[in-house]
This record gives sequence, structure tokens and C-alpha cells, in this order.
Amino acid sequence: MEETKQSYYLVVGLGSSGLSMARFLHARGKKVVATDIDGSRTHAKKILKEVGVETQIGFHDQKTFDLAHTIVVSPGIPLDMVYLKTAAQKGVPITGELDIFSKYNKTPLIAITGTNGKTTTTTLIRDMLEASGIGTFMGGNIGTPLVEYLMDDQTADMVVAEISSFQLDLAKNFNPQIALLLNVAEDHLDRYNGFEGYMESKWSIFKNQTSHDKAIINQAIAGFETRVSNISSHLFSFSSLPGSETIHRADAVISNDNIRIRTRGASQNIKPRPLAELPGVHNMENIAAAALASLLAGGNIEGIMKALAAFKNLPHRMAFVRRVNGITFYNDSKATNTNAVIRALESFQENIVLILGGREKGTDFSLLAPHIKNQTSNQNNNGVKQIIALGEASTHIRKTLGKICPVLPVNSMKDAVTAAHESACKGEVVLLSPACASFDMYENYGARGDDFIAWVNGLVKGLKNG
Ligand code: UMA
Repeated sequence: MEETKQSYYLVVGLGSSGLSMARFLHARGKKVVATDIDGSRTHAKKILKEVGVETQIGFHDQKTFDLAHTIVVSPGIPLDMVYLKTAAQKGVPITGELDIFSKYNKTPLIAITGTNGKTTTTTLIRDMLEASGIGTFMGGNIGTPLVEYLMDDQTADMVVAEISSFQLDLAKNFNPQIALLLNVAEDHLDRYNGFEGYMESKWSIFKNQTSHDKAIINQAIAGFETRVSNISSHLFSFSSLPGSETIHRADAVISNDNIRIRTRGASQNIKPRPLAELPGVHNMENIAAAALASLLAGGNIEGIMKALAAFKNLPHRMAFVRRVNGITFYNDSKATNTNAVIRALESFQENIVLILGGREKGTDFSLLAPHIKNQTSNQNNNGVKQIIALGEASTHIRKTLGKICPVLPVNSMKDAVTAAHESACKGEVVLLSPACASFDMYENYGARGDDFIAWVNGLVKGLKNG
């Protein structure tokens, strides 16, 4: 559609992504209208009003959608939303942050996707490149919208971007020079047509790459061999599968505490262990992927080792909170799918009281069953001895897992922490690892984790006062 003086970009959703997008398009001289269904988005309204952007807050108007030159949709908004579908039927183009960013960005780009480990790997790559003397901008799903970079002086050597499937679903022209796919496990099934649809979305990160670009992919992903045969870019794989060096010829091979990396014809070893900040095989995979990406982007082994030595685990990921009465509390609020919970459970030898729940995403809780050992049948067997089920998903959790483990539904984080503290004994672990989104009770997973920490700290105050 031809862009005229009257035609406008409609930005839908005024969370962090939409607000930045509206400001960016306006700064580039576009006429912008911004809308959010939530009437409490008064802060965004005020900011946009100050720069002269028209807003429709607390409602959506079909006419505003139908008459737009282009609609830019925030990632969290489902694409089957009726206003979008109706406008699309009338021929209005619908796009998202990645295509707008690609159109204006001139800096080489590393894009990281996967179900779990995206944020850790993105941060590792940023740290490894910076420690190698390469300047970066880090953004995307990790928190800072990518267009923020375009509103800055754009002096980075490299943009390092965490990318979600929601963002990829709206991308037609997005083309990172280096793209990573870390893993794919069940998640967001409320939004996709089955697991296959979600897989398609994740693999689409490579769809515009050419032979000049690089793809870094985990060999353990189901259908790896078939999928990679459809990719045009240069493939670099990593693997923790047994025999991956000889059988699968991975470019980064993980065995026990060592990562052997082959790039540019040379072979190098990275021994990140002991690294308490990044426990587990999944983190060895994240380190391998990050090191490969850093080397391919011009980083060096010294920078990689320096970054690893200084790395601190990110908040809300298997984070130690404190010990109360000999019971250790861990905050893993970022675990919003079953795969992440399984990885957390595998990290403990102790008995666990597990706090699950929140808003479901088409979640299949039965996937957790093999990882929850029944304490009543085997007193010596470590595992989950009690589940505390929180929020909207609590009934579903009780129905699915109640037969193999006691499940106690609760309505608040305060009740969850109190009940978990009462259930656990000295030497045991209380783990918040919800397998669900937080949006039924909180703004985001960070707010949920912070509330958990506050109530755990409250236990100590209660003990002192009592
Ligand atoms: N809204 C409408 N109409 C609707 C539905 C929603 O106007 O019909 C409005 C809501 O009222 C709200 C806004 O849309 O004001 C929310 O938009 P959003 O959900 O896209 O949230 P943002 O704050 O813009 O954050 C988004 C990403 N959120 C999601 O993808 C759900 C953030 O990822 C990202 O950090 C941010 O952009 C910057 O790029 C968060 C996330 O949970 C961390 N991501 C998912 C994940 O990691 O699993 C994909």
C-alpha cells in the first residue's frame, strides 16, 4: 500500500515493545496511532501524547485497524485476534518489531532463539564479545526492545538479540548474520497449532539466511537432520550426545566438563567447570552455543574464558534465596514450561516441595510425572514429596499429578510459601518452578519471583517476631 501523508501506522499493544515502536516510528517521521485494550496504560498514553502520537487506550476500534497503512503488533498479542483478522482480510499489512528493525538496522546481528536458555546464552554472548573487545547492543525478548537501538547512536559492532517465537511469527524479512537455535520443547501450545506449529516458528529464524550467514544448532533437537538440509546458511552444530565428535561431527562437542570447539580449521578446548553459576548439561549446551557464536563473530578464547569466570547467574533462574530452619528455598520463576521444570528437578539430590502453577499455555503437566517420584511408595527415594499448586492452573495440576504426589491448591504466594515451609523438613528444598506463565497474578515472571522472595524473607521475620 502506498504511504500517503494521511495514512498511519497502527501500533497495537503498549507494553514495552509497542511503546518503543510507537516512539521510534514517530521519530522517523511516520504518522502513528497507538492502541491498547488496557485502560490502565496511562503512563504510555502520557508519554505518547507528549510527542504528539494519537492514542486509543482502553478499547480497540475496528475502523482504526481497517484504515491503517500498516499494523505493527506487539509480540504477546495473539494473531487470531478478531480486529487483526478483519483488517488483514481487507488487505492491511500486518507486521512486527523484527521486520521494522531489519529495515532500518545496519549493524551485524546475532539472533538467539530456543525454548529454554535464550536469556542466559544471549547474555553470555554479549559478555564474551565485550571481553574480546567487540562492542555490543543487547536487546529483544530479553527486555530492551530492538528499536531502542535504532533510537540511539548505533555505534555497536554487533547487535545480540534474544528472539521469541511470537516475534518470529510476524517476521517476513528478518535475516540475522548468525542465528542460534538452542533447543525446542513444548511451550506456548495455547498459541500454536500443536507442537509442530511451534517447531516451525522456531526454525523460521533461518528462513532468510543465505550462504553468507551462519546457523548454530543443537543436534539433539528432534528432526535435526531433515530440518538442516533445508537451511541455506553455513551450519555449525553443537552436541552433548554421546559420540557426537565421531558420529555426528559436531563443531562444538560437550563431554563431561569439557567443550571442544572446531572453527576456522582449529580446535580449542573450553573447560568452564567448576562453574556453580551455570550448573547442568543444559548450561554446558548454552556455553557451547555462546562460545561458537562468539568465535564466529570475531571473539577470542581469552574473552570467552574471562566472561565465563565473571558470569553471575541471572535472577529468577534456579536462584538460591535463603535457608530457613535448615530448608533451602530456590526461586526458578523463569521456568514457565515443563521442560525448564524438569531441568530444575534434575539439579537436586534432596527431597523437594515444588510450587507449580500460574497461567497455562496449553501445558501438559503429565510430562512432569516421570520426574516426580512418589515418596509414599519409597521412603528412601529422593524427589518431589509435595506439590503446592498456585493460581489458575491449580485444578488442572491436581487432576493430572494428584494420583502420584500429594497436591495442595492455594490462592496466593503467601499461602504457597507458608504451606511449603510447613511441608518441608530440615535438609529439604522448596522450589518455585511454576511451568506456567505468571500473568494470572503478576505483571511478569520477575514480579512473581520477587513476591516469592519477599514471602520467604517474611518467614524469617515471622520466626523472629514469633
Ligand atoms: N494488549 C492489547 N490488546 C490485546 C491483548 C493485549 O492491547 O488484545 C496489550 C496489553 O494490554 C499490554 C500489551 O498488549 O499492554 C502487552 O504486549 P506484549 O504482551 O507483547 O508485552 P510487552 O510488554 O510489549 O513485552 C514484549 C514481550 N512479551 C511477550 O512476548 C509476551 C517481552 O517478552 C519482551 O521482553 C518485550 O516485548 C520486549 O521485546 C517477555 C515474554 O514473556 C519476557 N516473552 C515470552 C517468553 O519469553 O516466553 C515469549
